[in-house]
Amino acid sequence: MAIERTFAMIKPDAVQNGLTGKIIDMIEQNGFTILRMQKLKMATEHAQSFYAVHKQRPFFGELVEFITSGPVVVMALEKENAVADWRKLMGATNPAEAENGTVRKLYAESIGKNAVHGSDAQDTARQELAFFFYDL
Ligand code: 3AN
Repeated sequence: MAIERTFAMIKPDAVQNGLTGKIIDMIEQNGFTILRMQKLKMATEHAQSFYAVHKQRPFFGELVEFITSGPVVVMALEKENAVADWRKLMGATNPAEAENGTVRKLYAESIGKNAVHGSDAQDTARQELAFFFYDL
């Protein structure tokens, strides 16, 4: 399998709840190399642009408001099959449907406040990495 890079974010609910270290530990224990990492607070325009694919969805306003409500931790991860493997470790979008041992099963509060984000394909990973890390 090819070495890939993917984009990961620890969302405001998890940062606020003091789960940053636990989630980073899960990422490292599952074989990912953290290439870049930064804690920051997204501006509204930045968040609207990041989530532009969801513009027409009924929860878009709620999503932007939530993601800008506090600091997030953004990361570039690298490993074989990184995109799919990070999605698998995250668990289903709705924590009620997430498998045991996944980040969302352990730490997500709801479908909106669901602790983490991960790119859903290699092309979105490239876009999302470039959005936050100018040299990737
Ligand atoms: P994922 O984050 O698993 O890729 P998407 O792409 O379907 O899920 O949704 C993007 C983000 O939008 C989710 N992480 C979640 O925070 C939010 N979201 C998705 N569905 C809902 C919903 N029904 N109500 C509120 N927020 C939602």
